[in-house]
Amino acid sequence: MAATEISTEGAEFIVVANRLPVDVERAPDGTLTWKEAPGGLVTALKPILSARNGAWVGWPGAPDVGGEPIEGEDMLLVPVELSAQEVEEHYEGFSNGSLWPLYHDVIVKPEYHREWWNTYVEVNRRFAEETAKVAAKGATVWVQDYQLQLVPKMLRMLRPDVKIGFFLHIPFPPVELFMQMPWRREIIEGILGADLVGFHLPGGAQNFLYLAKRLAGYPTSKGSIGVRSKFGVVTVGFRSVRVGAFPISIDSADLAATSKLPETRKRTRGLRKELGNPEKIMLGVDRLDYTKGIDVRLRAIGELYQEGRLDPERHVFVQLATPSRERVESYKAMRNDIERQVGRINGDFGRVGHPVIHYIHKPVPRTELVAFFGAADVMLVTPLRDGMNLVAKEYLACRTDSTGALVLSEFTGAAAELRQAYQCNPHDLEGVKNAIDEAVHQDPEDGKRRIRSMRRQVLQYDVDRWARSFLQTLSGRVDETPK
Ligand code: ADQ
Repeated sequence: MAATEISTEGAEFIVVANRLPVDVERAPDGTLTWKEAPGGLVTALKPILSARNGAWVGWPGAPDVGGEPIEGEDMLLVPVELSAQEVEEHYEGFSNGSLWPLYHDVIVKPEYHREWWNTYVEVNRRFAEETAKVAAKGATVWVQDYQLQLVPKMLRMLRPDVKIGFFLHIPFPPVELFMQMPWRREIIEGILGADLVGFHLPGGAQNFLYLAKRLAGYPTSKGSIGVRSKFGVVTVGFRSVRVGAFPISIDSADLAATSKLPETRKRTRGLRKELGNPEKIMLGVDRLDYTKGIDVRLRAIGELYQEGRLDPERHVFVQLATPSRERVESYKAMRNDIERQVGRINGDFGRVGHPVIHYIHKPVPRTELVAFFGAADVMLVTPLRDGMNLVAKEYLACRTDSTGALVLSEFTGAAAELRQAYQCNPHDLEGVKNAIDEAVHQDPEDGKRRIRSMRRQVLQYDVDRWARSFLQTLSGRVDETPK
């Protein structure tokens, strides 16, 4: 790759992510409409993007849509054009058929195909090239997630003047698993193009440090990595790459404010009524993904009804499941399995007009979701593996009266911060059943103490703090960002 000519103008702060924070829709006559797609990341970064002449580089969400950058309200939107085949091989194939299962404990067997890898390299190169074109001299570039692990190195070759951060939103696996990857060294070298590499947990950062030495042969620092502190260092030639843990969070104050609105409260009461005003409502909210352990909680709930520890007349469960990656084979099989389980449990324990499980397979609007969090006496978060899990934190932010209970898998990143949850090992069915049973029948005062302490954590460490701690560390303004 030849070095790109450095533009003197251009964006000073650039986010590079698989998706742009907008959805594009193509009408039958070919015209395109752009709709804002709000998310935690864009909310947290908007102020920085608008203050620093920012740009966001990403795929617009529909094949064969590209063209010139679009001037948005707070930032420049830079579309990366991908063909349908590239989406299939880069996103559905290598990202979600190889990397996603490998990084999530091989719950599903990863597939490795050379065509998928070649397209992954090609698409990463295009992201790097588009970024190189719009970056001002000395700009700061923040590359996001597993779909773009090669971008840091490619971008550094094109634009050695820019500062590059990389953050992985999913777990980084232990060496025994990562070694399966046929292109393992290329991936490690790709990430090491960054100046700062961030993970949710010190464990992921430590795994990465070890692999940088073992696979790429670079000297690495010794000693354990802390949370937002005690960074590891990989020496790559004359450069030092810092490696750290920055647990992501949510816009907690905004969610808390929404949950206090009179119309939200009214909707919460409405939901309880529609569910038959049961004594206890249990709730699950997930993308329909095999990592989320939706099957685990259904099995546990089925057995608790069977054993009489839950009562079909008094206890209901609502599962909100957003459709996800529906073209990937393993997702189709999982959906069938979950829907069979829902049908069986309702068949066994429901009656006409009174199912015990309410299953909704569509995304729920944000305000409705907040009303659901308000209605849920017990929140069930039982992933087999999850980088962080924002749902657990969102639930806590919405419990403004300190009631409720959180059942939380030990295999989520959130479990490291939310110690007062009813934690469980999702592979131990009896353990999951006991945690649900305890949460449903908790002493209200003990429950309040737990929720209060976890809410404090979530309100204090919000997504803004996450972004600031990463970017301050990247800028080198502080050696040890405040805890
Ligand atoms: P995800 O795997 O998508 O994120 P998660 O962190 O739980 O998982 O975030 C999901 C988001 O989607 C939440 O904001 C949630 O409210 C929303 N959502 C889920 N189901 C919904 C529904 N039915 N209707 C409406 N909204 C719904 C990846 C990693 C995580 C990591 C995040 C951020 O897998 O481990 O926490 O990135 O880094």
